[in-house]
Amino acid sequence: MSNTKYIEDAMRSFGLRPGKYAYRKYGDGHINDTYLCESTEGRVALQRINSNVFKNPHLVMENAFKVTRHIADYIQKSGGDPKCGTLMFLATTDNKPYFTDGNGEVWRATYFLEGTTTYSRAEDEAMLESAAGAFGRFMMMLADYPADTLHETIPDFHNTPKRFEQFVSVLEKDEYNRAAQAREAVNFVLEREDKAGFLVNMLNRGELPLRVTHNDTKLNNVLFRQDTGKAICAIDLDTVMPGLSAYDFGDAIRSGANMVDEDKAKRGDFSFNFFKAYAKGYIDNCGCALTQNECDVLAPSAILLSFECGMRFLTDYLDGDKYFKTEHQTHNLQRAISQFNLVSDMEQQRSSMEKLIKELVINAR
Ligand code: ADP
Ligand code: GN1
Ligand code: MG
Repeated sequence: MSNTKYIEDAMRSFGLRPGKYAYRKYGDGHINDTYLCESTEGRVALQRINSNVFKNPHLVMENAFKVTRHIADYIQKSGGDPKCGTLMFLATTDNKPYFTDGNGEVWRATYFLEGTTTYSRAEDEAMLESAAGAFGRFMMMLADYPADTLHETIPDFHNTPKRFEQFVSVLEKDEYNRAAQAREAVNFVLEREDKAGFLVNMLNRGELPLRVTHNDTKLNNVLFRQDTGKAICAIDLDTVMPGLSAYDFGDAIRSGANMVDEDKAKRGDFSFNFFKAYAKGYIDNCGCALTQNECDVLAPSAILLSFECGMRFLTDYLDGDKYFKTEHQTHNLQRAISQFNLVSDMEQQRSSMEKLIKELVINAR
């Protein structure tokens, strides 16, 4: 069957009649296939969930429905309009949370949030501060949600030592003969093995609380209003699961405080001012709920999560580009180098980053 047939079957399942609704590919995420379906009646974002990445898509959807309903209730109780403040999923015409096509692939649909846009790179400090507010509010709106009732959609997603083990195993096989070309990046990772475990170790010792976290807080997972430039909400909820506030903060810095587009550039370039803007927006919105230990690991988590993401890109490069969508042969290697450059920059500025976080926390309390 052709791709068109699968898309159109999925559209029909959500009551979006092909012909009446036009569709086109949309967005630039690395994982799912997103289509914007539009007619005079409205617009819907239709997505095929990447089954290579999400082995249990029905669990992803169960989490997504639970979390968005909780957030919608929260917004309603606070006098807001959920349609403008959160993703809302459509049920299929036979009232199911998702559609499975003839190929066994799972599709879901959300109302398109009108007048919004996403950015792959921060244009200024105000944009990042606003994005931080969206992720900080996200955590606060879910603070009373029982984290242990959510599924772990990708087990050990931010378990950096496990990611390191996977990296070493792929490196040792070097099935695609790419290690030689990536030697400098490979050494960068190997030299930092001892730094990989500090968050997981603190979690295991009970020193950091498990929360409902987003786990994929890159800038283009935030919708911004086109007219005001303000961030509305976090999207891409596939990895919402129990996690650490440090994961969300660190991952957002690795994406937001990069002066160059993570996906296009050869080298990253850390901006202390962007770091400051994100940290301020985050701490202003959820700092009061963070424990002292959580505050203390925010700055080092930015270094760790950048390292982890770079290591994942590099692992995928060595493994023949099976996970992240790529546009050319060295795309994942370039992405990895970009992250490692950020890591080097941040390693040098770590004490200033920690000092700034301390000041922001004191001011917020
Ligand atoms: P991926 O996992 O591939 O990153 P996302 O869920 O982030 O998929 O969606 C990809 C892009 O599609 C987003 O970056 C955003 O631009 C756009 N998008 C997805 N859902 C919506 C929506 N409901 N309203 C507006 N834009 C959306
Ligand atoms: C992926 O889905 P997307 O494009 O928002 C990835 C993140 C990485 C990011 C790097 C489920 O995010 O973990 O940090 O690419 N998502 C998944 O750009 O693996
Ligand atoms: Mg995304």
